[in-house]
Amino acid sequence: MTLGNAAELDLNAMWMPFSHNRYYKQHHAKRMLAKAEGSYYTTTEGDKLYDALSGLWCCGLGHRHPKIVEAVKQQLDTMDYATAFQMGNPDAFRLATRIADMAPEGFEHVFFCNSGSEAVDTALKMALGYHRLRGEAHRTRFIGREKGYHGVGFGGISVGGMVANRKMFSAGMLQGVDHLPHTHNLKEMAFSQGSPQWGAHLADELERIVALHDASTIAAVIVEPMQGSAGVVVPPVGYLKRLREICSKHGILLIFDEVITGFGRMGKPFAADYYGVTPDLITFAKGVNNGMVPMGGVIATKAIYDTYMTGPDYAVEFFHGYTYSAHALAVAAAHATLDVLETEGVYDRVNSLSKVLEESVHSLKGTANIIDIRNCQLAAGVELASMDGKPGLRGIRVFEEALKRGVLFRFTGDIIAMGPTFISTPEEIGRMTDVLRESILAAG
Ligand code: PXG
Repeated sequence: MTLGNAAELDLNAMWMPFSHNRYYKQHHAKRMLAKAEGSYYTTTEGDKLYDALSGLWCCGLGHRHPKIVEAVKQQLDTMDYATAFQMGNPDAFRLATRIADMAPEGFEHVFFCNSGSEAVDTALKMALGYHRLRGEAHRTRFIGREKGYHGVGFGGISVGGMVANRKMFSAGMLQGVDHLPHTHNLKEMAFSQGSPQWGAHLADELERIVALHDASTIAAVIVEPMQGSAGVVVPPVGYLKRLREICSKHGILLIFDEVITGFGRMGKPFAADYYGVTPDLITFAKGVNNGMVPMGGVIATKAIYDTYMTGPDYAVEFFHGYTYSAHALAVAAAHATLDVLETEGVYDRVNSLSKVLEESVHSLKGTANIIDIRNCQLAAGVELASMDGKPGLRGIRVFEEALKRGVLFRFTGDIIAMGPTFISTPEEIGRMTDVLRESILAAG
């Protein structure tokens, strides 16, 4: 894509993902991205846009980080593609070791795939097989959570709790899935800074669900430690710990979907570290290689892996995998990303920037139409009152006003989400907040 020729483009053929295709194709001014560097995109019109969501939460270290670009270029000169089925690539094994070493105590194995959706389906399968291999094949149910987002595979939408993502496809849903209540409650927690004090008791609903179905039928509970796609819904103090306790008590696996929270955004390698709660499986994607090449994966405990390592040693243990599992380019990008995370003081930077973000976004309190402001480390959400009878319209208007002012926000309904790059400056965070205020006022 070269700058300046978007006007001649035929937009018809591309069916855009999770988009208002017809509206976009009529109103794409400033919405055609041609270049990216650091915390900024450049549109085809030549305007710079501050990237307030690090891509889609994936480019925390900034776009085209030179060390990651270099690693991918070098890999291209060495080996393009190599199957990971019954063959190996040394860098993939090294990467698994590095990720397992970063993960909390007890996590020793990494399975690679190419997206968050695949990671979720992989983790759900791992959980089912684990119980079956242990002679508990009756544990088949999954428990997700309302407002949860776990990608778009049939497994992911089944345990997910986004109504719009589910209703059209209800015929294809997994059987026997139940959902915890979400923890988003404006009356009790609006304008909380960090984790809300109210709401840990909502984890006790898991006891009720377990009692209803009987623990012996339940394979796993899956939650995002912080719900990103729902518009940054932050876990109440003590909530995740309580979920962990209930799962352990009933022999249920706990899966943390860390597709957004893993690899830096929490100021720790994982949300599990940040909250001090250890699940049994961790799904990841996005930040693992800074969004440079598609990659996802699941980190499993030794106990789960060892359960699979039975039968004759020449037999396949887990009938699952993807053509592009551990793709050489993705692996190279991930090594370089981990190098940067380990050596450039990223976690400290995220921790200090998180305080700047917290103070900055909460200064918006009192601005017309804002009904909640939430933040969780380097993520924040601003919830707006819906326009009468037109939910979502205010969100779009704010988004468009902000584009005019040089900031690319993510809107989900009437919630504006922010996940700044880890390399942003305090001034950029301040400017982002100023633009949000101006845009909300201009949107009316
Ligand atoms: N799990 C979680 C927790 C996610 O956030 C996925 C799984 C699916 O990942 P893939 O790679 O299959 O898209 C995600 C994706 C947003 C937004 O606006 C969030 C995601 C994707 C697109 C937009 O918050 N998360």
